Amino acid sequence: MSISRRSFLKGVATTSAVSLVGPSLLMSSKANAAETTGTWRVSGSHWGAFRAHIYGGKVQEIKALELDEHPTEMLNGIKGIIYSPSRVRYPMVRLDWLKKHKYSGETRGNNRFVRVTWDEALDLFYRELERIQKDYGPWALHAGQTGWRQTGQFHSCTSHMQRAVGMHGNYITKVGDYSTGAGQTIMPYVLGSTEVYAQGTSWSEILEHSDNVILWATDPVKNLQVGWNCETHESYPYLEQLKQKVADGKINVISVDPVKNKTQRYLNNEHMYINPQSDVAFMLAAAYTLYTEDLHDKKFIETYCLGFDDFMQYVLGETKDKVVKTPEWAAEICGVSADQIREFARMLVGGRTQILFGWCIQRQEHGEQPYWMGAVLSAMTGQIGLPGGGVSYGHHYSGIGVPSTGFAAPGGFPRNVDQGQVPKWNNDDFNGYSKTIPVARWIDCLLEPGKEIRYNGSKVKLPDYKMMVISGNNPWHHHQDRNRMKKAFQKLQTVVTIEFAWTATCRFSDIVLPACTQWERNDIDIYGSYSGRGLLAMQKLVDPLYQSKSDFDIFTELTRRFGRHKEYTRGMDEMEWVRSLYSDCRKANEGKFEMPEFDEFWKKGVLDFGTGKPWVRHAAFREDPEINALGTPSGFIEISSRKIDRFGYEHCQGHPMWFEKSERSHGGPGSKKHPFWMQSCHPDKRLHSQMCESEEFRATYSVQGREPVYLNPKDAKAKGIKDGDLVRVFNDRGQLLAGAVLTDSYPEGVIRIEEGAWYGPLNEKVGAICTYGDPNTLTQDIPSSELAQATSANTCLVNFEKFTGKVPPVTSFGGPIIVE
Ligand SMILES: Nc1nc2c(c(=O)[nH]1)N[C@H]1C(S)=C(S)[C@@H](COP(=O)(O)OP(=O)(O)OC[C@H]3O[C@@H](n4cnc5c(=O)[nH]c(N)nc54)[C@H](O)[C@@H]3O)O[C@H]1N2
Ligand SMILES: Nc1nc2c(c(=O)[nH]1)N[C@H]1C(S)=C(S)[C@@H](COP(=O)(O)OP(=O)(O)OC[C@H]3O[C@@H](n4cnc5c(=O)[nH]c(N)nc54)[C@H](O)[C@@H]3O)O[C@H]1N2
Ligand SMILES: [Mo]
Repeated sequence: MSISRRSFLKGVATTSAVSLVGPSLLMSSKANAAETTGTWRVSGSHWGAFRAHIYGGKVQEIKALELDEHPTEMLNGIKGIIYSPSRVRYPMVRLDWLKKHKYSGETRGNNRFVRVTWDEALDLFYRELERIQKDYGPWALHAGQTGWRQTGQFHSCTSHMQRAVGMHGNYITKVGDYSTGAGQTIMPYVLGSTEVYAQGTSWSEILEHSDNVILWATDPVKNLQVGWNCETHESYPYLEQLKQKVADGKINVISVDPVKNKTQRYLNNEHMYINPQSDVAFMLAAAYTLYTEDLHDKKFIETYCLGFDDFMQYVLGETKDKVVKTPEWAAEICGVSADQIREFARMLVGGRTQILFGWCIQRQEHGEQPYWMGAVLSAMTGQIGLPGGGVSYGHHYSGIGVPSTGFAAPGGFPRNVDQGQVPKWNNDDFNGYSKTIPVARWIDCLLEPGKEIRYNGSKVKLPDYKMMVISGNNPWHHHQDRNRMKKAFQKLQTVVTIEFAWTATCRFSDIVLPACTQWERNDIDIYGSYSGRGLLAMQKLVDPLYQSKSDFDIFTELTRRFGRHKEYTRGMDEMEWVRSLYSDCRKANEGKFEMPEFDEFWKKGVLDFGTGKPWVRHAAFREDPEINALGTPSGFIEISSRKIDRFGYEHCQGHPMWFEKSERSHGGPGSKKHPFWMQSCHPDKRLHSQMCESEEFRATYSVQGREPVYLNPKDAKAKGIKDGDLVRVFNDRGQLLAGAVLTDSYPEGVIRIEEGAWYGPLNEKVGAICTYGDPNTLTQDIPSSELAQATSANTCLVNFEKFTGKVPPVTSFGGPIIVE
């Protein structure tokens, strides 16, 4: 049921008028004078497209591409990624793993490594793959973790790793992702698709038709700085218009959020403060109000929905917990007064209301519930499928809401072995274990191998894997609860990581292979993940630094060791692949989009296909629910789901419900001991852990060299903490050091440390303090529920104090301790 982002994006196309603008964007005359003045080349990134000035074999300057009218300041961090002191320079092997001829799990993480040659490193890698397949079987190898690999359709690195390793033998894969694990699992039951990765109602329709826009746990101004493919930032002109409409009193924009986030500060719109993790209670009370005041759209519910009565019985306290979900009941939980809740409910139906959800709210325990309940609330307004009405779950992501041109995106390097090919170890026997695991449960496998867990209507038996191969993701950033991970990793026999940055994942690996960055190779990329704005050339800026190689070259050499390199490469080199992806794309767009010969495209640097036609999500369903039935079991909006009900889960039942959290601030469980809710939102000045290694750029936001912790001034004062002080943040799971930033944007009882801060343990021991401020030192590693088994990073309470001890140096950056 889950659709991968890639396969989805290929299908994104809606058709529209053709336009090829493509002004001559690449300098020509200047290029000849390369020797004296250098050259300018075009490339791209998650942060956008740019021109880079190369002189003396070095990238000197990065300038946003002219097409990008709203570039992010993160472009300033790119040079610092290429020339970071944390680059992986040489193939490295962990000292104890190599020397002691056993796996030495107890010293894993001490960061002591030995430099080896490429041949030695690849021989060891191959030896370990052989050993695992021979001694155990495919269930003992996990090569399924994925993440935010750098952009470029050909070099997408995880595909290279998985294809090469897959040519050798089978391995464990994952389902779902950290971003939207709970949302993408629940929504197909409710609205018939993941919703989170679906194209949404165009911003222009919202600007024209909405009376109310509810920004529910969403921060588009911050989060649209990056995209899954090369980002165009085409959403920003719409946000500018929205700001104007707020100023003119033409659209009522309300942010429902515990904090005044970047978007709210930018739009200067109304803030509806809500206690963290309490939204479902709030929404249930709003539903209660609509129903008891007879304000809900009965005709819509009758025509388009299923299971309203069962749900209302719960709201009215007739079933399940027998609690009447009045605004007074909810007010106790969510910190919003009963009158405000009633007013909010009346406002929803007082005009055209577009609800826009972010994703953080489903990255918490029972994260399925707010999304389901959001759809129910919107259904009660009767506005789903109307322009400027209804509910969306992605307008903060990769340009969703910018109309699609309909351009058919280029393919990429294949992740799987080709049809008809079999792996060297052609063994598909997983020894009774599951071959695929819910993505966030991979540490559970190490700690509780063989355990059977429930997942989305099926059972999963956690495999007892012994080896991991990691590429294009940073699990020692992305997963929760570092000290639990430390214990688990001691059990692993072998970890191989292919990286360009010496992340904590490298530190906890045995073999580390130096990849180059995307700016040290040639590629093509989609310009605008959802808008399909154009096609971008990624022209190599400089040769691979130190001994790094492209992932393609690395895995060509690995597959050569078992005679599969010709199958792996299909006999093509880098530029042949790039040309072939271009030429297939050109064919697919024939008659629709004019694309020149490859050489002309490459010289130009970018093709611009203009803008698509506005579009309204769920409009077709609204127009004819029989012909355009939703993908739910019934074809209707499922306010109650028989299917989920029959799974018999405790924490995801037949309709949306309020469940108390294991940890909740503002008087909830655990708040006496650890009174503060820590939100680990996505960083304003990074992409996850990427760019944390960029020294000069990091210095623009770090505090005493540490990651900022954002605090309410009153909370800080009560603990004698001033702006700029070092703070120790802790709970029973761990402790970290961070630098205090005091701001009224955060309410009392709420602190923020952005995810992606590089883990820098003082030493490899369980419990060691993180010297830089990785919030996942403190988060809980628990599933959202039996349905999605998704991450619950934002169900996390902490305490903090002024740090007064001897200040340890930051250990996160600068690579391994090299032992001769
Ligand atoms: N507490 C908390 N934790 C979270 C989240 C949260 O909100 N709170 N958010 C979660 C979410 S939504 C996500 S998506 C994940 C993100 O988790 P990840 O996707 O794992 O995070 P990144 O930092 O983007 O890691 C990508 C890594 O790949 C490497 N890399 C990039 N390109 C290449 C390449 O071409 N070749 C090779 N060999 N390596 C490359 C980068 O150097 C980087 O270390 O984090 C999750 N974790
Ligand atoms: N700059 C930048 N942009 C990014 C990324 C990045 O790393 N950097 N990562 C990208 C990726 S992979 C993803 S998954 C998305 C993530 O997108 P999201 O998960 O939507 O982003 P967050 O910033 O973590 O959270 C958005 C808002 O949710 C609010 N919030 C958190 N918990 C609650 C709650 O219980 N109730 C309510 N009402 N509000 C709550 C937070 O205060 C915050 O304002 O961002 C993408 N965009
Ligand atoms: Mo994500």
